[in-house]
Amino acid sequence: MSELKNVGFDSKCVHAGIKDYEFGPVVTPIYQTSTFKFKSVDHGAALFKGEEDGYIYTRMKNPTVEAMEQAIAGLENGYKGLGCGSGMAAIHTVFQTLLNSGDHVICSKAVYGPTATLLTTVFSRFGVKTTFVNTSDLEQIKNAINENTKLIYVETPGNPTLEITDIEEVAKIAHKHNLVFAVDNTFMSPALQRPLDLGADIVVHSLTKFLNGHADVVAGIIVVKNEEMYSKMRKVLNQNGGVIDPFNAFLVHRGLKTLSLRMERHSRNAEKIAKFLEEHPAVEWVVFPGLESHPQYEIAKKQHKDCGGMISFELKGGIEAGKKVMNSVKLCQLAVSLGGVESLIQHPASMTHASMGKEQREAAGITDGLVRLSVGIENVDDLIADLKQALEN
Ligand code: LCS
Repeated sequence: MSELKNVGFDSKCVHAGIKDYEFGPVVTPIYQTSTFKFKSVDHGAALFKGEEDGYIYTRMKNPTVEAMEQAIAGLENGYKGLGCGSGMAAIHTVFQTLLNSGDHVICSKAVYGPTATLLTTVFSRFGVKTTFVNTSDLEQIKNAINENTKLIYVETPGNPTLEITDIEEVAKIAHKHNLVFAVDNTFMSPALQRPLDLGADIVVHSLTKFLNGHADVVAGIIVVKNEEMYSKMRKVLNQNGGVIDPFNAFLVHRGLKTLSLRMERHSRNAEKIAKFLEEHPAVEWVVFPGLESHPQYEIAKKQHKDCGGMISFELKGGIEAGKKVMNSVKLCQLAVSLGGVESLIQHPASMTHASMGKEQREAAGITDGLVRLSVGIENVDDLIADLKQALEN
């Protein structure tokens, strides 16, 4: 990676993580093997003791996985990455590593539904308490800190309200109180936001989304800043077994090459669509980080390189009108997930955030009428025409 230090982000996307391999391939081969041969018993023992570097068993380390981990760690300006079997596996590993019984977490109210549910239904059973706050309001974070608080966990922009948290300011609060600060950077990707540069300690991603970008992989990653945190996380991931497999790591690494280009196109398309929706008479409200009407527009301008591809909106006719639009789109696909080259539309209250329950959803600002659109890289006029016919049919 050292030779990539002085190149631009676009060049890093193309070259990051690629090493010299046998036969000179220009991309990392798929090392589709569960295990690796030792030269001798002493060699195997030395690898297990950590006295020699090398590969033992794919749950522990695999060259294809390692290449992808190094690439994303490089893009996030982190120390090392840990590839996981899903975004949820990554988030789970972060919580498992950092939290003990009796500990307290402060978490954004607007997070992917299962992240909140993991804290309220699984970690709660092991004595971990969580306070969900609106993390875009720094006072709410400060007021929630108690003597057992260990972690501040922020998703920004939050799923699906697109609420934006000031990472630099939360990092100051966290470090003043000796707390670990983790950010879910799934909605922006390192092309548009780099939380570690802004003071966060840990970044997690659902690689399923923009980083892979092609809706054909479920995977996640944790990126950390130093060896101490890395070895703690690696031990836990090795025990819980939630690792990514080599083929998916290869696909993610391939997706990264076009990350910069894709994020640019997602942002331009979404900007035009958000403006179209904002001006459409059937639309009650639109939330999009690139619109001046976004409540945290100034923070977005400060910490995002561009506005991203996610839009949330509600129609004047509420959920019934929203359902009609979601059932009528032709080019946009009615499906959960996000961040792929194809535009996807979905209904958080009955889909991605159903597990949260109505009360917690409402507290997080996720109304029943909210429709979420992940804008793809199609021709923007085609997307607008599709939304127009769905809104007006
Ligand atoms: N973090 C965020 C911000 C997410 O949006 C998701 C998934 C995850 C973590 C979990 O990642 P996974 O385990 O699925 O790789 N979000 C989804 C969504 O909004 N629709 O379907 C999945």
